[in-house]
Amino acid sequence: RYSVFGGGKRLRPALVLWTCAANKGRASDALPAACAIELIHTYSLIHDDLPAMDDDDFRRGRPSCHKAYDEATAILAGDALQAAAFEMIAQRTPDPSLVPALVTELARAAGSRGMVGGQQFDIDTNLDLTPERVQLIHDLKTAAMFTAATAMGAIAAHASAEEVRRMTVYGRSLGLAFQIADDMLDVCGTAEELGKTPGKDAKQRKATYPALFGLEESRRRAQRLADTAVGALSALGRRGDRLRAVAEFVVSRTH
Ligand code: GRG
Repeated sequence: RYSVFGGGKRLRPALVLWTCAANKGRASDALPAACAIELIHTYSLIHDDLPAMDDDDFRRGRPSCHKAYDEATAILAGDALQAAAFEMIAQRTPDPSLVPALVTELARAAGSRGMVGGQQFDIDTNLDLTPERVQLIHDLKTAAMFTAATAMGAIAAHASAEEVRRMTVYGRSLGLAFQIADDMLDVCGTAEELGKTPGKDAKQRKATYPALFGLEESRRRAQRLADTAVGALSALGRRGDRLRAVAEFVVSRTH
């Protein structure tokens, strides 16, 4: 409860709900999947802050879970949140026929071919900083979860396979843009704005866009990705407006 209710932008659950609405679904159909992805995200932040990972004492403007409690509690809190996410989808999804597809999307994005795999590459990466490797890490660590959010929203709305595909193009491009912006904020942001310690990527020689391309080129690439994301919404007309606004937020955000 300390970590889940400790703030955060709630961007991934918002994407689930707004993608569902944009595809003519009801928010209530997507709500369990929206909560589930935030639980997985929060677990990843708790574990990422541990000394064996990114080692950060602050998260969302407060002491990290292992600082407020202890390391064992933080490991177990993350483990429990991961299980709770899948229980949430399985038990609460109004249309049970959608549960296998929703669980598959989230499990794939969170696992070794998604977020966890990306985290492993990120930890291993300081030796080999190439554009391909940075893109792979961003794809797995961050964009996979954005893609799951937008795919789950479309699935909850009973969207067609083609509509789900378009939403995954939006989600992936948005997720990559989001991570480039995150890398830039680590260079330019303050602890107050970010709610965590800035400047750590350079210190830890992390694979980031600013390290590879500099800030200006990173900004251009983030904007191009946001444009690609918006391009994938063209069939939605005005129903896509909130998702377009998210794309704008992602490249202009300060936190
Ligand atoms: C430890 C299994 C495991 C995975 C860690 C997601 C992740 C992988 C690590 C978190 C650190 C990080 C830089 C992740 C990339 C995604 C990202 C920028 C997360 C922060 O997301 P925000 O800004 O956070 O949406 P809030 O607090 O607003 O929810």
